[in-house]
Amino acid sequence: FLSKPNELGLVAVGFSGGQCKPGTEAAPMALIESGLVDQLKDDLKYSIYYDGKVHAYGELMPDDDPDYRNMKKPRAVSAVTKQLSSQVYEHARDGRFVLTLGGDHSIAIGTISGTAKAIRERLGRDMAVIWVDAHADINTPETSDSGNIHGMPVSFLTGLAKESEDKPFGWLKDDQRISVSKLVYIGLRDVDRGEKKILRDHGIKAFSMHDVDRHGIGRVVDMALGWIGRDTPIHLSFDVDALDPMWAPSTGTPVRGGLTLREGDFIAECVHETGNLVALDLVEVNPSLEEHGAPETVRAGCSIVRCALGDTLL
Ligand code: 5AB
Ligand code: MN
Ligand code: MN
Ligand code: MN
Repeated sequence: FLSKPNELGLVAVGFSGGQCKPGTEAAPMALIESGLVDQLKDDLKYSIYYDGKVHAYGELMPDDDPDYRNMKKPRAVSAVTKQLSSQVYEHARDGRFVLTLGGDHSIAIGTISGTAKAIRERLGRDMAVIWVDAHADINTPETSDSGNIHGMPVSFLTGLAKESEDKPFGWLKDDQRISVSKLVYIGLRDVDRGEKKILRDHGIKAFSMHDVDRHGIGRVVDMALGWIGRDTPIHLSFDVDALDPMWAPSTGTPVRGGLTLREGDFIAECVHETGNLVALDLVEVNPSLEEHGAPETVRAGCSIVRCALGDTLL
């Protein structure tokens, strides 16, 4: 599905406004400084299209951003994701793989809407999303207890939550959305009550840590890819908190009982092997949390990205 399979568009998003803990805005620089981009260039032979900036989108920040429909910082998150959506769209429209380094997970509203639209225009196809996370991130503004938008991106992307034109996220149009039937989760273990009802009511495919324990990661990945079907473009949105805090402690909402780093890498390797991966988000690394765990979490994030982009053990 990539017309230029060795070209990689990189977008570095230093934005943390989808939740309340500062620090995730520093993740893209930490990932890049640890050598990730050089590895993609030198070892994996990608031509990198990168503007050299970590976007903070300061110029888009509203002076005044009161809660709206229970959402915190709705105008800031909406403005940033709208801008990001067109950045990602432009890379994907030109046939490049799109790697987005976050940032908190609210930025997926921008990345997935951008690839979904480009893939529809270029190929006339609906894209699938594999969402690897401890959390389902499918709260609507009304079901969310926290009001943090990083817990809501999937509801906006699937149209479960909608907004009129002139309101936050009113810019999202149908050609930028994904179908609930093309969404698959892996790694869930902290799902809110309202989210469980949404998953059930819409028959959304989800593999929790229980499924990973029961079947092993190999069968879970086979089942997830089987659900999506061969020959479907895939956007992988990887929240580092899917990994157990043992491997990724520096993240805003850690939950015990997660994936091992090897299991995370395995998911990324298998999705790469399909040949259908068109975009990857790596989000929720927060280097300012856990002084000792930060370098380890950054290394884990780099490893996931390299595996998704074709690095192999042998
Ligand atoms: B993350 C929670 N469900 O809505 C909420 O890290 C947590 O992007 C959301 O997965 C976690 O606030 C969002 C309790
Ligand atoms: Mn999460
Ligand atoms: Mn998430
Ligand atoms: Mn988190």
